[in-house]
Amino acid sequence: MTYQWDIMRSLGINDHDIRKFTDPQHWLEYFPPLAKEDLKSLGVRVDWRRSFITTDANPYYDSFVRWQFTKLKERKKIKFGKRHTIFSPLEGQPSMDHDRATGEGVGPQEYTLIKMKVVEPLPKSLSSLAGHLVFLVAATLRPETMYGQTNCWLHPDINYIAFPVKTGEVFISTTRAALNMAYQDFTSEYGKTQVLLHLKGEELMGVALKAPLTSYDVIYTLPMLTIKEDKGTGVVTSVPSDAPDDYAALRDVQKKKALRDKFGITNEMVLPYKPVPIIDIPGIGNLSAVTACDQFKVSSQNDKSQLEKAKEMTYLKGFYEGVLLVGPHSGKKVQEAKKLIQGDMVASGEAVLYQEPERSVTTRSGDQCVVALTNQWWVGPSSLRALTCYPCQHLHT
Ligand code: ANZ
Repeated sequence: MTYQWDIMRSLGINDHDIRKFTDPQHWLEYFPPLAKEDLKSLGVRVDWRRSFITTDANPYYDSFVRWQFTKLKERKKIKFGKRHTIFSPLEGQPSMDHDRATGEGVGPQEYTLIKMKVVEPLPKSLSSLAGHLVFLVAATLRPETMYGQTNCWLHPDINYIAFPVKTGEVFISTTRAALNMAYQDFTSEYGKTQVLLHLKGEELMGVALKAPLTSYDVIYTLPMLTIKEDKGTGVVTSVPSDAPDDYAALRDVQKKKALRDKFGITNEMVLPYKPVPIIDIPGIGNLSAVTACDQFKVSSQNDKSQLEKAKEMTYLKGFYEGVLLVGPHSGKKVQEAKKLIQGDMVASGEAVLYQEPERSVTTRSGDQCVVALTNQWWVGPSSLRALTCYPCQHLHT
């Protein structure tokens, strides 16, 4: 890891002088004369009488920027308000491209969190939460497939936490996802989660759940060994009709009694559950994941290369050509139904929207970034282009 201190040393500045840079004003005094000398030695012709500092260190320029923003705001060309931003909890500020050690160009990714309610009475591992509504929250990019849920996946070796959210409900997810939620106003104190319980996935196997939209009255948590700890909430909802990963993993648990026994999964939790036809893809049919796994002879959930091919075959075509077969939006294209169903579930309190960095972002000080809601200047009412010229004067997109 290269720290800012190392970078300053590599510029030939000694430890005593590096300390002075803790005062941001010092940067403005130290570097401009050096840059001017360099430019002169390159032979660049500049009228230096016109040079000036473009931060609030220069009150004239500062009032010019303020005047401009006030005018633009009055004319409703820009807005000020909360916006999802890549953010460093350690530094307590947004992390822009030039502040990052890894993850240049990475932005926020939105997921729908499906609230899968733990059926009461709560199982032994959750008994201390009695009296609370407890939810496993699954991150999905496919809210329109929730009609076909047959179970919920957890990784037996991943650590999860139970924490309260503002509504008084208790959510279960990985610590990383909970931190992202805390910076998105889910918890009562911004940026803070109160851990009620630490749980290993294996302690949560065979838990009965009520999930939105599915035709199965009760579904169960089952083990999946390919769940990634650093993506979504670590809780994954299973739609074996349309997700090849889910079909392969469900088949594994249904076929392998030893696997069920290892995690205390009974036959009733698995054997009655069949993929449900919910989306028709022209040329593939209404159980696209089953068809694709058969066609590419996917052998198990670990058969990575064949699963990739099965997903390639179903996902793109499913999005552009798939037609929903069930529910009030039946007959609509997947593309259109996706947002409508997401909106319905959010309105009814069965789902919430959640964001996280689309890939890992670390700052130069080594901090793992989250997505946070922070006050920002915006251009236009819904435009994604933010004007963060103040105070660093860069145009960020
Ligand atoms: C339901 C569903 C139905 C999904 C469907 C996919 C297809 P990409 O596109 O690769 O980002 N998922 C979520 N968190 C996960 C984790 N930690 N480890 C492994 N898989 C995870 O994948 C997004 C999808 O990957 C999510 O949408 C979720 O499964 C799964 F027909 O939810 B999906």
